[in-house]
Amino acid sequence: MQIETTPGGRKIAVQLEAREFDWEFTPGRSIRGFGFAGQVPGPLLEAEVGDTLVVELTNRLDQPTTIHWHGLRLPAPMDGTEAVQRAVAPGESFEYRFVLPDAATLWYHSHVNETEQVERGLYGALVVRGSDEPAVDGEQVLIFDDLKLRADGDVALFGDEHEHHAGREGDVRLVNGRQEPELEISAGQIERWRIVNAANSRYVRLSLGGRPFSVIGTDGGLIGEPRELTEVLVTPGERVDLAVGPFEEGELLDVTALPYDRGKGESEPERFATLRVGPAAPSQADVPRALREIEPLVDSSASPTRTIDMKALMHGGHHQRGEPVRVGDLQVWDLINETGQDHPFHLHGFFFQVVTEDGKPRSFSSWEDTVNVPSNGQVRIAWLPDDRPGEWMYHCHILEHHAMGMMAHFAVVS
Ligand SMILES: [Cu+2]
Repeated sequence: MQIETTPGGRKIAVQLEAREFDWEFTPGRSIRGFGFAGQVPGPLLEAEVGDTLVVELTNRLDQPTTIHWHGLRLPAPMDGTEAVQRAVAPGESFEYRFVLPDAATLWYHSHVNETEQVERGLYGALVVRGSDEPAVDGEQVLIFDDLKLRADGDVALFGDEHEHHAGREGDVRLVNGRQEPELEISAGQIERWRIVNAANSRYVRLSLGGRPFSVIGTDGGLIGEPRELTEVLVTPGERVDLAVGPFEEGELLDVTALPYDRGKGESEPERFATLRVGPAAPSQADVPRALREIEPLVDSSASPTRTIDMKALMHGGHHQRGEPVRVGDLQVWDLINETGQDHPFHLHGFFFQVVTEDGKPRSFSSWEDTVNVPSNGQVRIAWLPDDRPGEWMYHCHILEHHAMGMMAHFAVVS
């Protein structure tokens, strides 16, 4: 990562080579991984609001690839889908260049043959900081994932098995590309944990040994006020930022996914990591009660401008198109899920607000790019297309569902 100060502001230049490598996810066990810069996760990209990010992707894989910048409000041609660029062929390069408008925990991942490329590790985090972040004693970026392995030890690929309708979940649970690592925190300190769920299909109902933590951010950055919880659901594609601690020296806590039924039966509680609390250190943390002002786009009685039937989306195949959206026209979309499974709905390029869930107003204000639509549930979202015309899309972020065609393209027109 190279930082250059120019008259127009800071420029962050990064070379990202997508290539195969030997991914040792736990000592003595490895698979053929695909990694940006030959590592999983790919390099952590860090920037400030207003910086220009310039990434040169070089494809050293034997299959085409792209990078989708998940959650970024960037120009349509930079979105990294095959609707806006030709996939980068083996041996070729492509330059992504855009300004970073929002402070948030974001991520980047392949958007071609995702069920294999993301599974094999083509993802990384992008942290963009604002000028007024809560004071914390430390920060950890934690990318959750899982691996489904065959008996011979390689990745069980989508299509090897009949899991189309459920999505693939594996028995190897990873944080930052390592199987069930040990995390550390100093006693008495409060850290900001930026959590990304990069798994193909696994829902993470996150618990830190049952202890309370504060959710301070979601997909689109800080939320209105901290929410003190003992668990939070993080679906594939989503991010949450937590204020974690303080704990006592010597404590050992399990970082687990609690049981959740997303339509394939209730899962078992599963450990992703452990947290060891080390010797005490002084704390300067100060997480204010008001984090950010978020004006509601609409109130809960607003009429929908569009209805998206997730069942039709699921069975519609690869060439679905939504009606165009005009710049400046407020969008109120009802996402209706009459299937037997939950689906994480992801909108490219724009943040939305969740207005209601099953008709009930949401109790906190936030900006999101991915929202869970529960089985037999409905979610109303609102968003404002700012002046970035072009081809955009929405899809289910269970990558196997996306691969089956649970997606639609639409144009933003000026
Ligand atoms: Cu789905």
